[in-house]
Amino acid sequence: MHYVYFIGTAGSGKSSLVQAFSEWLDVNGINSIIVNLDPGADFIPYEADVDIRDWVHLDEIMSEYSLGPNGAQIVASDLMAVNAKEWVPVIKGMETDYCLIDTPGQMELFAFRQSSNALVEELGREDSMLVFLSDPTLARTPNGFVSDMMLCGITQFRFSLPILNVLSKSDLLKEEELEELSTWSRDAYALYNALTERDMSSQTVISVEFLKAMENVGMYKELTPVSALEGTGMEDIYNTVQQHFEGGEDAGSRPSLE
Ligand SMILES: Nc1nc2c(ncn2[C@@H]2O[C@H](COP(=O)(O)OP(=O)(O)OP(=O)(O)O)[C@@H](O)[C@H]2O)c(=O)[nH]1
Ligand SMILES: [Mg+2]
Repeated sequence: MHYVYFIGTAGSGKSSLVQAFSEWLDVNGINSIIVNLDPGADFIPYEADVDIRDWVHLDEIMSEYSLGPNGAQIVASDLMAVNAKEWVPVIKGMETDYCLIDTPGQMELFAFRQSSNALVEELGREDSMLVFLSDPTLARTPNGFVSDMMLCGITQFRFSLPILNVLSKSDLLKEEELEELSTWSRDAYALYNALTERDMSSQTVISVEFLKAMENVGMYKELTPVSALEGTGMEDIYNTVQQHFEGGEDAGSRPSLE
């Protein structure tokens, strides 16, 4: 089984993308399951095959430990790792090709806590990859784009796993905006020009240095535009995931990629 973790800032579209990608896999005859790892989710737009809320209850943690919702989320993420021996076998017992994992709304809970790495180890590091969702509301300005690229880079750094950077909700962008962001993601000079042509504030100077650092360490990545709403970009995600795990060999019974 291959594990694909969907990670991104709050409201970046993780749950919607998991739902849309799972539907696309289904239509194309590829087996997958969905795991909800967000103990604080009020609503999820899919039927989870495994739901962490069956093991970890935010309300109970809040009352038991006298915590507010944020403190409870931290305890919850550690309890998820502590209880892993109970729920990980449930996932591993399922016969499927792909396991799509929806991660907590606040990405720092997943990306910055050691317990998440323990979970990745438990499920199988060599069978795992990450999909990082960039939110267009952050990424549409040059400085925002650099900040977002760094969030993706830090996530990759924390997990040390292959990562695909997708531009979520791309339907919200005008065609020229989408084209501009795609160019920035392919061409560091285009981003450099966009950063410096508007102003040379201290923020811009720092952005340029961050940009250089990201380029130097090989974390400057092409963005793949996707839209869960319109169902676009799903094949691109699949091709990258497929390429990573199988080296191009098709794992599913899907007749053809259109
Ligand atoms: N236009 C548009 N809106 C989207 C898309 N994907 C998600 N949304 C909207 O963005 C909001 C957040 O979507 P979610 O899928 O809940 O995002 P999330 O990252 O799982 O959110 P949290 O788990 O709360 O952090 C919802 O109002 C969705 O309807 C998309 O592709 N296009
Ligand atoms: Mg969600």
